[in-house]
Amino acid sequence: MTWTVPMVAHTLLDAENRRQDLGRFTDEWAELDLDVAYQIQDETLARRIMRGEHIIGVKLGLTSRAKQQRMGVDAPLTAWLTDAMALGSGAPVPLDSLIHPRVEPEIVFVLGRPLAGPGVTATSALAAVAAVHAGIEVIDSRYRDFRFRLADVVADNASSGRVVAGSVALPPQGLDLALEPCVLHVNGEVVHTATGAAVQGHPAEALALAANTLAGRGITMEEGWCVYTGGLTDAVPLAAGDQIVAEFGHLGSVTVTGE
Ligand code: 0L1
Ligand code: MG
Repeated sequence: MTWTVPMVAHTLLDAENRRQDLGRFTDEWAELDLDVAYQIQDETLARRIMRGEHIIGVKLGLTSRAKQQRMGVDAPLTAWLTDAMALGSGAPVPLDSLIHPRVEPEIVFVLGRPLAGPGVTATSALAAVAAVHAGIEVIDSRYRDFRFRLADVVADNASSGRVVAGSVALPPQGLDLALEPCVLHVNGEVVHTATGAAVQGHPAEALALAANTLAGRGITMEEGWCVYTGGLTDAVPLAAGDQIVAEFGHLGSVTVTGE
Protein backbone atom coordinates (compact mmCIF):
# COMPACT_ATOMS: atom_id res chain seq x y z
CA MET A 1 0.00 0.00 0.00
CA THR A 2 1.27 3.49 -0.85
CA TRP A 3 0.58 5.94 1.94
CA THR A 4 0.49 9.74 1.77
CA VAL A 5 0.39 12.42 4.49
CA PRO A 6 -3.38 13.08 4.06
CA MET A 7 -4.15 9.32 4.02
CA VAL A 8 -2.29 8.65 7.28
CA ALA A 9 -3.81 11.73 8.93
CA HIS A 10 -7.29 10.58 7.94
CA THR A 11 -6.61 7.00 9.08
CA LEU A 12 -5.33 8.10 12.50
CA LEU A 13 -8.26 10.44 13.17
CA ASP A 14 -10.70 7.80 11.97
CA ALA A 15 -9.13 5.24 14.30
CA GLU A 16 -9.45 7.71 17.16
CA ASN A 17 -13.11 8.39 16.34
CA ARG A 18 -13.95 4.70 15.98
CA ARG A 19 -11.73 3.53 18.87
CA GLN A 20 -10.07 1.12 16.48
CA ASP A 21 -6.39 0.34 16.99
CA LEU A 22 -3.95 0.13 14.07
CA GLY A 23 -0.68 -1.47 13.00
CA ARG A 24 2.42 0.68 12.57
CA PHE A 25 2.69 2.76 9.41
CA THR A 26 6.49 2.43 9.48
CA ASP A 27 6.07 -1.29 8.70
CA GLU A 28 4.48 -0.36 5.37
CA TRP A 29 5.94 3.04 4.46
CA ALA A 30 9.75 3.23 4.45
CA GLU A 31 9.72 6.98 3.67
CA LEU A 32 7.89 7.76 6.93
CA ASP A 33 10.67 9.64 8.70
CA LEU A 34 10.41 12.31 11.41
CA ASP A 35 9.88 15.17 8.94
CA VAL A 36 6.99 13.37 7.30
CA ALA A 37 5.64 12.35 10.72
CA TYR A 38 5.43 15.97 11.86
CA GLN A 39 3.71 16.86 8.57
CA ILE A 40 1.11 14.20 9.40
CA GLN A 41 0.78 15.55 12.95
CA ASP A 42 0.21 19.07 11.57
CA GLU A 43 -2.32 17.72 9.07
CA THR A 44 -4.30 16.06 11.87
CA LEU A 45 -4.20 19.39 13.76
CA ALA A 46 -5.52 21.22 10.67
CA ARG A 47 -8.36 18.70 10.47
CA ARG A 48 -9.15 19.11 14.19
CA ILE A 49 -9.29 22.90 13.69
CA MET A 50 -11.53 22.44 10.62
CA ARG A 51 -14.01 20.60 12.84
CA GLY A 52 -14.04 23.46 15.38
CA GLU A 53 -11.28 22.70 17.87
CA HIS A 54 -8.66 25.26 18.84
CA ILE A 55 -5.09 24.97 20.11
CA ILE A 56 -4.65 25.28 23.88
CA GLY A 57 -0.96 24.40 23.95
CA VAL A 58 1.56 21.67 23.37
CA LYS A 59 2.72 18.52 25.05
CA LEU A 60 6.11 16.94 25.21
CA GLY A 61 6.35 13.20 25.22
CA LEU A 62 9.07 10.76 26.16
CA THR A 63 11.01 13.37 28.11
CA SER A 64 12.09 10.91 30.78
CA ARG A 65 14.79 8.34 30.07
CA ALA A 66 12.79 5.66 31.88
CA LYS A 67 9.84 6.24 29.60
CA GLN A 68 11.97 6.28 26.46
CA GLN A 69 13.45 2.92 27.43
CA ARG A 70 10.07 1.46 28.25
CA MET A 71 8.56 2.54 24.92
CA GLY A 72 11.67 1.57 22.94
CA VAL A 73 12.37 5.02 21.46
CA ASP A 74 15.31 7.30 22.07
CA ALA A 75 14.17 10.92 21.73
CA PRO A 76 11.55 13.31 23.13
CA LEU A 77 8.83 14.66 20.87
CA THR A 78 6.23 17.43 20.75
CA ALA A 79 2.55 17.33 19.87
CA TRP A 80 -0.56 19.49 19.86
CA LEU A 81 -3.19 19.98 22.55
CA THR A 82 -6.67 21.25 21.65
CA ASP A 83 -9.65 22.25 23.77
CA ALA A 84 -11.36 18.94 22.92
CA MET A 85 -8.62 17.14 24.87
CA ALA A 86 -8.98 19.18 28.07
CA LEU A 87 -10.96 17.87 31.02
CA GLY A 88 -11.85 19.90 34.10
CA SER A 89 -10.06 18.97 37.30
CA GLY A 90 -11.93 16.06 38.86
CA ALA A 91 -14.06 15.38 35.78
CA PRO A 92 -14.52 11.70 34.92
CA VAL A 93 -12.55 10.37 31.96
CA PRO A 94 -15.00 9.10 29.30
CA LEU A 95 -13.61 5.62 28.66
CA ASP A 96 -16.12 5.00 25.89
CA SER A 97 -14.25 7.52 23.72
CA LEU A 98 -10.76 6.06 24.23
CA ILE A 99 -9.07 2.85 23.08
CA HIS A 100 -6.71 1.80 25.89
CA PRO A 101 -6.03 4.84 28.09
CA ARG A 102 -3.05 5.15 30.38
CA VAL A 103 -2.41 7.88 32.96
CA GLU A 104 0.80 9.75 33.69
CA PRO A 105 1.54 12.63 36.11
CA GLU A 106 3.08 15.76 34.62
CA ILE A 107 4.22 19.25 35.55
CA VAL A 108 2.35 21.85 33.50
CA PHE A 109 3.42 25.37 32.60
CA VAL A 110 1.11 28.17 31.49
CA LEU A 111 2.92 30.83 29.47
CA GLY A 112 2.59 34.47 30.46
CA ARG A 113 4.17 35.65 27.23
CA PRO A 114 5.15 34.18 23.86
CA LEU A 115 8.18 31.92 23.80
CA ALA A 116 10.19 31.16 20.66
CA GLY A 117 13.50 29.51 19.98
CA PRO A 118 16.21 29.13 18.96
CA GLY A 119 18.53 29.66 21.89
CA VAL A 120 15.94 29.30 24.67
CA THR A 121 17.48 28.01 27.91
CA ALA A 122 15.76 26.58 30.96
CA THR A 123 16.21 29.94 32.67
CA SER A 124 14.80 32.03 29.83
CA ALA A 125 11.98 29.51 29.36
CA LEU A 126 11.01 29.75 33.02
CA ALA A 127 10.97 33.55 32.77
CA ALA A 128 8.09 33.23 30.26
CA VAL A 129 6.00 31.10 32.63
CA ALA A 130 3.04 32.70 34.41
CA ALA A 131 1.97 29.67 36.44
CA VAL A 132 2.89 26.09 37.25
CA HIS A 133 0.24 23.41 37.81
CA ALA A 134 0.12 19.76 38.68
CA GLY A 135 -1.26 17.79 35.77
CA ILE A 136 -2.34 14.41 34.52
CA GLU A 137 -2.20 13.28 30.92
CA VAL A 138 -4.41 10.43 29.78
CA ILE A 139 -2.52 9.03 26.81
CA ASP A 140 -4.19 6.77 24.25
CA SER A 141 -2.17 5.39 21.38
CA ARG A 142 -3.94 4.56 18.16
CA TYR A 143 -1.42 1.71 17.69
CA ARG A 144 -2.14 -1.81 18.85
CA ASP A 145 -0.65 -2.47 22.29
CA PHE A 146 1.15 0.91 22.22
CA ARG A 147 3.67 -0.62 19.78
CA PHE A 148 5.22 2.05 17.57
CA ARG A 149 8.45 3.54 16.30
CA LEU A 150 9.27 7.20 16.87
CA ALA A 151 7.85 8.36 13.52
CA ASP A 152 4.59 6.44 14.13
CA VAL A 153 4.00 8.04 17.51
CA VAL A 154 4.90 11.54 16.27
CA ALA A 155 2.34 11.14 13.48
CA ASP A 156 -0.20 10.00 16.10
CA ASN A 157 0.15 13.32 17.98
CA ALA A 158 2.21 11.55 20.66
CA SER A 159 -0.67 9.35 21.84
CA SER A 160 -2.71 12.40 22.86
CA GLY A 161 -5.92 11.64 24.74
CA ARG A 162 -7.04 13.96 27.50
CA VAL A 163 -5.28 16.42 29.81
CA VAL A 164 -6.26 17.65 33.26
CA ALA A 165 -4.58 20.52 35.11
CA GLY A 166 -4.90 20.91 38.86
CA SER A 167 -6.54 23.97 40.36
CA VAL A 168 -3.43 25.16 42.26
CA ALA A 169 -1.50 27.71 40.15
CA LEU A 170 1.86 28.83 41.50
CA PRO A 171 4.42 31.25 40.06
CA PRO A 172 7.64 29.42 39.18
CA GLN A 173 9.79 31.70 41.33
CA GLY A 174 10.41 30.07 44.67
CA LEU A 175 9.67 26.54 43.42
CA ASP A 176 12.47 24.04 42.93
CA LEU A 177 10.81 22.01 40.22
CA ALA A 178 13.68 19.53 39.91
CA LEU A 179 12.97 18.51 43.51
CA GLU A 180 9.17 18.75 43.31
CA PRO A 181 7.97 15.34 44.50
CA CYS A 182 5.15 13.39 42.91
CA VAL A 183 3.41 10.28 44.22
CA LEU A 184 1.05 8.38 41.92
CA HIS A 185 -1.78 6.51 43.67
CA VAL A 186 -4.03 3.98 41.97
CA ASN A 187 -7.14 3.09 43.97
CA GLY A 188 -5.43 4.16 47.18
CA GLU A 189 -2.11 2.37 46.58
CA VAL A 190 1.16 4.08 45.80
CA VAL A 191 2.40 2.75 42.45
CA HIS A 192 5.12 5.25 41.44
CA THR A 193 7.13 8.09 42.91
CA ALA A 194 9.34 10.64 41.15
CA THR A 195 10.60 14.18 41.30
CA GLY A 196 10.55 16.84 38.58
CA ALA A 197 14.15 15.96 37.72
CA ALA A 198 12.81 12.85 35.96
CA VAL A 199 11.85 15.14 33.08
CA GLN A 200 15.07 16.19 31.30
CA GLY A 201 16.74 16.96 34.64
CA HIS A 202 14.29 19.86 35.17
CA PRO A 203 10.85 20.49 33.60
CA ALA A 204 12.06 23.90 32.38
CA GLU A 205 14.60 22.04 30.22
CA ALA A 206 11.64 20.32 28.57
CA LEU A 207 9.95 23.69 28.04
CA ALA A 208 13.13 25.07 26.44
CA LEU A 209 13.37 21.94 24.28
CA ALA A 210 9.80 22.51 23.07
CA ALA A 211 10.48 26.18 22.27
CA ASN A 212 13.65 25.36 20.35
CA THR A 213 12.33 22.39 18.41
CA LEU A 214 9.04 24.10 17.52
CA ALA A 215 11.04 27.11 16.29
CA GLY A 216 12.67 24.74 13.81
CA ARG A 217 9.19 24.33 12.30
CA GLY A 218 8.49 28.09 12.45
CA ILE A 219 6.19 27.83 15.47
CA THR A 220 6.12 30.31 18.39
CA MET A 221 4.46 29.20 21.61
CA GLU A 222 1.78 31.76 22.48
CA GLU A 223 0.87 33.57 25.67
CA GLY A 224 -1.74 31.52 27.53
CA TRP A 225 -0.68 28.17 26.06
CA CYS A 226 -0.28 25.33 28.47
CA VAL A 227 2.73 23.05 28.11
CA TYR A 228 2.57 19.49 29.46
CA THR A 229 6.22 18.65 30.01
CA GLY A 230 6.04 14.84 29.90
CA GLY A 231 5.31 11.95 32.21
CA LEU A 232 7.33 11.89 35.43
CA THR A 233 6.67 8.18 35.87
CA ASP A 234 5.63 5.27 33.76
CA ALA A 235 2.01 5.51 32.61
CA VAL A 236 -0.56 3.28 34.32
CA PRO A 237 -3.71 1.81 32.73
CA LEU A 238 -7.06 3.46 33.52
CA ALA A 239 -10.10 1.19 33.74
CA ALA A 240 -13.72 1.78 34.67
CA GLY A 241 -14.04 2.54 38.37
CA ASP A 242 -10.35 3.37 38.84
CA GLN A 243 -9.39 6.46 40.76
CA ILE A 244 -5.88 7.74 40.04
CA VAL A 245 -4.36 10.58 42.06
CA ALA A 246 -1.15 12.44 41.27
CA GLU A 247 -0.09 14.05 44.54
CA PHE A 248 2.62 16.70 44.32
CA GLY A 249 4.61 18.35 47.11
CA HIS A 250 3.73 22.00 46.46
CA LEU A 251 1.45 21.90 43.42
CA GLY A 252 -1.47 20.06 45.03
CA SER A 253 -3.17 16.97 43.65
CA VAL A 254 -4.98 15.99 40.47
CA THR A 255 -7.46 13.13 40.32
CA VAL A 256 -8.95 11.24 37.41
CA THR A 257 -11.59 8.55 37.54
CA GLY A 258 -12.45 6.08 34.78
CA GLU A 259 -16.13 6.12 33.83
O1 0L1 B 1 3.01 11.97 26.64
C1 0L1 B 1 3.76 11.02 26.42
O2 0L1 B 1 4.84 10.88 27.04
C2 0L1 B 1 3.37 10.01 25.41
C3 0L1 B 1 4.30 10.04 24.29
C4 0L1 B 1 4.02 8.90 23.40
C5 0L1 B 1 4.52 7.61 23.93
C6 0L1 B 1 3.47 6.85 24.65
O3 0L1 B 1 2.41 6.61 24.08
O4 0L1 B 1 3.74 6.46 25.77
MG1 MG C 1 2.50 12.87 28.49
